Amino acid sequence: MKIKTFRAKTMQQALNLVRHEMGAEATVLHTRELNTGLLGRFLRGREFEIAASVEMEVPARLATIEGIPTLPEWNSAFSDAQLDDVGRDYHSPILQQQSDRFELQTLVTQLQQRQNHAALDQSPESLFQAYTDLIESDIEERIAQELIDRLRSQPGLELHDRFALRAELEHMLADDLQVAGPIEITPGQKRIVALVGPTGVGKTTTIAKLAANYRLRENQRVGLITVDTYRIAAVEQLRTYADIIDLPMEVVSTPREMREAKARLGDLDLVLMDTAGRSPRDEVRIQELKSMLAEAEPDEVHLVLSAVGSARSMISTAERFATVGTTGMVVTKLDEATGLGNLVSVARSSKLPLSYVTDGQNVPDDIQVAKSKTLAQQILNTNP
Ligand SMILES: Nc1nc2c(ncn2[C@@H]2O[C@H](COP(=O)(O)OP(=O)(O)O)[C@@H](O)[C@H]2O)c(=O)[nH]1
Ligand SMILES: [Mg+2]
Repeated sequence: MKIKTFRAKTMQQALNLVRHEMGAEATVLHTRELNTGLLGRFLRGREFEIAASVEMEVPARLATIEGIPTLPEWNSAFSDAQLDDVGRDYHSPILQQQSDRFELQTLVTQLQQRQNHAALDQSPESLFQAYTDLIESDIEERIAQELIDRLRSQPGLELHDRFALRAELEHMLADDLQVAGPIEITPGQKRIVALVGPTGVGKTTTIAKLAANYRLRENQRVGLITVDTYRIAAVEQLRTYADIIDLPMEVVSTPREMREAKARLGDLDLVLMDTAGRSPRDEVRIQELKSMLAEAEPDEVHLVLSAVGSARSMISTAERFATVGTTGMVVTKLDEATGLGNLVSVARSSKLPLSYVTDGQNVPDDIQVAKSKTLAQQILNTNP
């Protein structure tokens, strides 16, 4: 059986080649996009491949689909197309091409839905640039695509205006990044705030920053509780801060001790609770944390995540810790992250508002109340 492979810059061009070479009766056996990686696309551009034959008789699978959307105008320069004979047997036919226009369009429509990047081919350069900027900021591809689609369908938006696109993207990202504001304290009404999260993300350091700010700058009565008794060093780390800032500190390892510690810290304005890092995969430890928090009855539970983590790991960590009743999110190590687009993924999926961000090891300076607009600018790298 004679099979030919056709390659072109767009699927439509490749299909035009099939039609031109093999006629309307040709059967499309197989399609794929080459250069699917970002790098390949940059170096060689997009490239689509179709294997087709005129000798194959198979029932047309797509021919019965109704309500096909009209195709956009594709430009069909043949210049980059290549033809090559492969002359090999092919055993998994997809559809038979019966009438030239109807079926070719159906196929292209299907492929278009699968290849949701295809539309970018016809976009202004500025829109494509915006897309690659988003990818470089570590925004997940599906989210970048969605944002670009929203830009494209925005009435009145000048798609050639790079700055207008940026401003609009900033708005959209800011909407995704909901914030909680700082911990609100009413003097005399003890507020208990626990920090939870994986080991090493910066819980203890963040507690020290918060404690120092509320105690030294806002002159509130602050106390600390640590339930991180698995490692002596962890207790010592917090005690050192407690001594420097001059704060009462309680070390707790059972729910009963928690009750007693709470009573001893009864007349404070703010109690910050440090917890042991838990691997989000360690269900037993997560349950322990849950029962400890049930006893502590915190007003707020902030999940601490490092901005250095991947979107996927941040999302799954947030899912695991949701069972302990997280109410907000602190993102640390902004200074070490290469891109902050992963925050959009975790904010969307966890629905947790951001309370604070931290950007360095210095206690108490390297902490800020999270602001949607500033974070959006940081993601887009437009923050001065
Ligand atoms: N670069 C950077 N390092 C941080 C930040 N926050 C914490 N760290 C460092 O991360 C390490 C682990 O912090 P620690 O508070 O002990 O984490 P924990 O295990 O979650 O309590 C320490 O070396 C901190 O100095 C931050 O915002 N930026
Ligand atoms: Mg710690």
